[in-house]
Amino acid sequence: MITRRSMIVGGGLLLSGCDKLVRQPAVDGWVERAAGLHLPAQRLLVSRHALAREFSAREISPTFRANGNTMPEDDGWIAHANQGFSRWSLRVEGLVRRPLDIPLQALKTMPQRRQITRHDCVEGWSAIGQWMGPELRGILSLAGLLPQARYIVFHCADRTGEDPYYESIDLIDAFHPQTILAWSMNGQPLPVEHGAPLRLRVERQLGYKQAKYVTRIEARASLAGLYGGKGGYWEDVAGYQWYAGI
Ligand SMILES: Nc1nc2c(c(=O)[nH]1)N[C@H]1C(S)=C(S)[C@@H](COP(=O)(O)O)O[C@H]1N2
Ligand SMILES: [Mo]
Repeated sequence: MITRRSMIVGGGLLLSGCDKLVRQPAVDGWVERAAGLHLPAQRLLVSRHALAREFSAREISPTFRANGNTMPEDDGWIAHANQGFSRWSLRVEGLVRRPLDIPLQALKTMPQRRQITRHDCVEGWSAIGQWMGPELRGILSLAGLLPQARYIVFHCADRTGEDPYYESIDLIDAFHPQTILAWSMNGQPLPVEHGAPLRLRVERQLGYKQAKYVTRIEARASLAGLYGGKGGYWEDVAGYQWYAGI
């Protein structure tokens, strides 16, 4: 159980920790529900606003392994790759006021965040790399989330057999300042094997959440009814945890 005093203290931490976040109507509802949680769960949620560790340029790994799919076979993606992605755009749709097609060039000229972070794969390897791109929260603000939106889904160009790769995160991670759509890795345009032209970096989570070859972002109220319903390719096919916090 939780006393009234500790509820107020916990709520105060949440509000001061992320006032940008709580201005979103969908998150207001979340904050209200969070106030009904018992204290350990609430502490856990508060800690999710912390930043992932960032490293110095000297610590960037000389080689960064490419993992999973390293070359989509999708005709549309291949056609764009052959044009150097010069006519490629990101689709933003679902529970948004203004569905958008944002050209790659426009994504590169929005305010950028650059971060040097460690990527941890469940298969037991890690690598430090520098990522740059616009913050996801800026893109979501442009599109305007509707109040029912609870999850952001990242649809990718690659598939394994019949199953397309996709991933999803909640609004806490979507509005986290280190959650970016990276078009640049180690100072160069994102290489094909690492997800060209655009990938997700959601730095508080494991490697499989870092969706490569992102073509479309969808805001949804629920993950039910989408592919296997577990919110991601590996979650559906292998039972990996949906929240892969590190
Ligand atoms: N679209 C897509 N994204 C993906 C994958 C994939 O196969 N397809 N593999 C995931 C896994 S398990 C890891 S560890 C990282 C690997 O990213 P990297 O190739 O840049 O090292 O991408 C993740 N994102
Ligand atoms: Mo991975």
